[in-house]
Amino acid sequence: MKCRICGQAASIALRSHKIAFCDTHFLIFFEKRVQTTIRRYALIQSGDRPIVAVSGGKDSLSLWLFLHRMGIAADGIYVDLGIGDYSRISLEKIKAVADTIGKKVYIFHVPDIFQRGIREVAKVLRRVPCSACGMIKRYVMNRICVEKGYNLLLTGHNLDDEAAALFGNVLYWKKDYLWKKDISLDEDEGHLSRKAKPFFLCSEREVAAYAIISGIDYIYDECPFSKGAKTIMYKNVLGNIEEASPGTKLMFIKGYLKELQEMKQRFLPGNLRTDEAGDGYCGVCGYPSGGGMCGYCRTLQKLEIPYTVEFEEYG
Ligand code: Q46
Ligand code: ZN
Ligand code: ZN
Repeated sequence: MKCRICGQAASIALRSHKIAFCDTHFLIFFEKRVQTTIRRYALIQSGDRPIVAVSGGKDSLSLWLFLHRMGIAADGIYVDLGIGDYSRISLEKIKAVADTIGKKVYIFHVPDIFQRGIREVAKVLRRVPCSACGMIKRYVMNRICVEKGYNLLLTGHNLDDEAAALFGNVLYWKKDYLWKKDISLDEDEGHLSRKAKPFFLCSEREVAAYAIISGIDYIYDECPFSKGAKTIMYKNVLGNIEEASPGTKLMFIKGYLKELQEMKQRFLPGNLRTDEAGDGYCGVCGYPSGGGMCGYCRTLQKLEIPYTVEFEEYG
């Protein structure tokens, strides 16, 4: 197998694109594709002040490095969930990348604010850890963006993440979510930053190759709470389909985005975001909530902790 560009021995074959590349030409191919996605969907616009949600994993650290290489200045945000070595090692990896690219990272420590890790916070709320984690991360990341003047939050979600989520929504006909997964979400000035996912059309394997060839030292372990998650099962099912029919995942997601644009034009004008957006604002913190007090403030109230949002700034 030879590199399509230089004819040297290829190090990666991309069956969905029917091409193979050596390391150097894979990096060029990958970066060009992401730049095209950014342009086509206007994910990053002139005057934007972006920030990256970093977890220490390959996706977010690759995105951070990619932006740096493209000359797009972006700081990082990390939410330390207080999950023992997993959180500690993740933060070490993030700090190492922040040092290398000379960027700042805002760190919100769940154990400092809630006096316990995410597992215990979730128990108090009678939720599963991922549900409590999602709620806190969305709140804190948005809050830091708005407070520190970043109008665009970028995340490292890749094609496999999006295809698995869409598959789950279709499988159970979650109509409320079905048309609300987008490559970018609008902003609500002063309350919600814009959000975008530049790796939306890049497979997990491509992002992993980008990270490895670029020499990024990322955490290989997944969050311990991700084990047994349905999304992993969906990823496996879609992986089998992809194996038998390369390119299916990309077609699934591209087709969805195309349909979504049409749906938005025909039936769903306005802002489609479902995360924190609601009809009203929290009476305690003033940030958007689905009604009444927001989840973050309710959690603090339940734990009898006075309202606070504090974070560390590194770099
Ligand atoms: S970090 Fe949070 Fe994930 Fe861990 S607790 Fe669940 S949601 S699995 S991407
Ligand atoms: Zn080559
Ligand atoms: Zn609130």
